[in-house]
Amino acid sequence: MSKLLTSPAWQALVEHHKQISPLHLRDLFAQDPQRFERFSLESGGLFFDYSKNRITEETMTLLFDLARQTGVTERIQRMFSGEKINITENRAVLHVALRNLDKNPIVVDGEDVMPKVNAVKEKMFQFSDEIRSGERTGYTGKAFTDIVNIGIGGSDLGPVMICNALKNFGHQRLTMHFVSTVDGDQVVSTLKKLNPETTLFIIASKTFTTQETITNARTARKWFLDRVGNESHIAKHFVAVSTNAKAVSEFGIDTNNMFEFWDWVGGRYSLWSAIGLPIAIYLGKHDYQDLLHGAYTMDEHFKNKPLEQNLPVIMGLLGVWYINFFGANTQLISPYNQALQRFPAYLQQLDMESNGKTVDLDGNRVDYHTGPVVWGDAGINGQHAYYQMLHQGSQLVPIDFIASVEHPDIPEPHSTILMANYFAQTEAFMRGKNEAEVRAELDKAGITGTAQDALVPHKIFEGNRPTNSILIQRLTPRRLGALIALYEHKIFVQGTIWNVNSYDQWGVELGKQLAKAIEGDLTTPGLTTSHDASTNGLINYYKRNVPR
Ligand code: G6Q
Repeated sequence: MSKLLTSPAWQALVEHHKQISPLHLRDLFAQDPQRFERFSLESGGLFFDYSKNRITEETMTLLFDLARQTGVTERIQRMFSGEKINITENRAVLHVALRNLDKNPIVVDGEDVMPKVNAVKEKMFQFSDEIRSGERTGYTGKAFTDIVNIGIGGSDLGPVMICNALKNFGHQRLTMHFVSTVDGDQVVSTLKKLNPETTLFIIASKTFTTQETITNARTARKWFLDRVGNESHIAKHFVAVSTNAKAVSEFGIDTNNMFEFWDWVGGRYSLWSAIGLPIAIYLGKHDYQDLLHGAYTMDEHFKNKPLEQNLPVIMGLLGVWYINFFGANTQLISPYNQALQRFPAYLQQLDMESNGKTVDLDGNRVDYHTGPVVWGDAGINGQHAYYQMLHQGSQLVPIDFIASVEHPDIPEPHSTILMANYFAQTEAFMRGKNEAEVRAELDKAGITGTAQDALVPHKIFEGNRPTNSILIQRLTPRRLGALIALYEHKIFVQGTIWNVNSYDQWGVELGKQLAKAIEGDLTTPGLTTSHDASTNGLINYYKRNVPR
């Protein structure tokens, strides 16, 4: 058995779980009028209520013991000080340096990285100011109207999520487009709408070797040249964001038009780096800095607060409680705010790519569950679809409910109805509906006797289903920055407890290698025989039937 499972804190939690699992949240609320005050806190403008979780004060004490015993506090310091905690890639993990607003030195390999971080930020701000003001123009002197970000995974999901969430803060003249998939549909349908004179392409790729991105970038360049006919205009319309200057210049983009970042920024943590260029262009310097400021506030909270008052620590521990002790294997993210519709997809990558690991930092296979399946969509739509399973299905699915208090520019009664649903759902998940309540309801509806008896079991809701509620005063760049950093650090806490490397992604690298090999098979005539029978069969079926 692993060190984690035999540790005193884990063993104590195993015992404690036996006492907690029969308890119902309804009763826990009835017994303790202070439960809401006891299990809620505020940080970075985010109000976090975790009282509707299957916990008591003793649970939290034992979970904090687990955090202490697994060295969460020490590891936080190690990350912030630039230590190479990404051991399989021998890299520091320093997305926090990109929002280090107090500008304290952060040293990697003997070099303070802050001067170069700030220099790239200044270059981004100057560039985005010029685009926004219309001072920097396309080749015919017209101001840019459309910005196309070509990137995938970490070079796409953060910027697209933020530009969607903060539409109210975006520049009126600018329309943002994001092209990620390689099926051609996305790039072709995006380009159809555009005028080359007023379109700026940002080619965003950490490695600048990702097949999807480079293929889309080539298609965009061809589209541009076919219409413009002069290579020299490329410089005004194509910029790159990358760590790989050589590949950028080989692609044909002048490295003066490249915005740099570094290997210590993981792809899924890179929206804070130059990968955030589309965000800076769309929001402008002030609001972009506010986004960084929000994340910085959460960083300071995470670094300095004791475990017991530390929001990402609490959130991480609650996740561990359900995954490892209640056997929950998914986590639903339910935003009650249309602007956050892309947030679950963003978190899906952040969490699943970080903690979707089965080998620990010492190279041993783990004997406990690690990262959950993260999923979700706009909560109110979910209510009319998959919430049925959440209320009455056989699996326990912990849910994060996220909403904002103010909804500027939305006429009533929309916000009130939205929020009524938000509160009603968390209450229903907690309380459920017991037999007496169901019978009373049926009596009232005039359904009695055997008809009532037959219906009762179907209308009972067990409840006791855990939820976190996050309330944001208003979805601003600053609050969104804090929200993203909250989840980043929650993932860090869980990765630390599970003793996995949350910062590598060999599964993603595998996909990149495999596709390259099979691309050759698809373009070689004749039967393919080098794979297993199924893969050969599928490839050959495709080759026989694809129109040539
Ligand atoms: C992120 C992942 C992955 C990556 C993409 C794009 O942590 O590694 O999503 O961001 O594969 O990679 P490039 O930015 O190198 O094109």
